[in-house]
Amino acid sequence: MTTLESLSQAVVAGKSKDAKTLTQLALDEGTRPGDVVDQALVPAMSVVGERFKNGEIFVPEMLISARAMKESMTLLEPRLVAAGITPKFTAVIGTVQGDLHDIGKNLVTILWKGANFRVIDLGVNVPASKFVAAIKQHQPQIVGLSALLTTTMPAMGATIRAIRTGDCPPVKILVGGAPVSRQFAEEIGADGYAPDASSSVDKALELIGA
Ligand code: B1M
Repeated sequence: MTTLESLSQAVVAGKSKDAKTLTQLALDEGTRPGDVVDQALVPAMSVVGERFKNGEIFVPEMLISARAMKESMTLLEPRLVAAGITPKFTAVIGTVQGDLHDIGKNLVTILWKGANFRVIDLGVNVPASKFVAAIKQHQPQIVGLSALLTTTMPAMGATIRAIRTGDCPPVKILVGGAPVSRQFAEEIGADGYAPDASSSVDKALELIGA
């Protein structure tokens, strides 16, 4: 079994310590941090999601897998950000109100930081008013909204309406998250949609004309 396969298994099993050790091993073997994410962590969380959907595991197990993934991310984040040059652009990001999922949003944050963005991360369960206040305070070029639940997708639309009608300075809005589609993004008046963290970088840069 390869190191990435072992790491994937450790995350699925919720073994945080092993996840950290195997992440370090993968990096020592010369694996690129982005490949560790794409080839071990994201597939692991898909397995977890499937098992949850099929009733094979429950929320506590899902949570310990998420924690193992976060342990791995603590080693990967500084390397993904690597370049560490003075940020050229500003972004505000958050998971919309009612939604506590933050792993995908955190990945987007890390990659945006790596692409020279100063990122103000508002966290999870963020009310529309908090986005509006942050936009006024930080004057970002772009705002990222994440949602992982079909039940919180409407909060995404409500947040966009609040931003558009809230006297905010002009700002591009990018949306993403597993249940979100390009069509939904258009329907709620977002400027763009990205299906994954990697493409969110290109899309953000395109939207702000960088
Ligand atoms: Co939840 N959960 N969860 N969960 N959870 C899902 C999303 C679910 C699909 C599982 C399932 O049924 N198969 C399901 C949603 C079903 C639906 O709405 N149709 C679900 C459910 C039902 C729930 C609860 C309601 C369970 C309950 O309590 N009964 C509850 C809701 C709590 C709440 O939010 N109010 C809940 C709770 C949790 C935990 C807290 C236990 C935990 C979250 C921990 C955390 O995030 N800190 C959790 C987890 C871990 C999951 C799964 C297993 C994994 C999510 C994840 O992190 N994936 C998930 C099943 C799944 O997705 N496979 C599931 C890895 C991550 C890298 O992917 O976040 O999709 P993702 O991000 C992707 C893209 O979507 C995109 O980029 C990333 C990849 O590159 N992306 C963006 C994301 N945001 C973006 C923003 C962008 C651009 C791209 O631009 C701004």
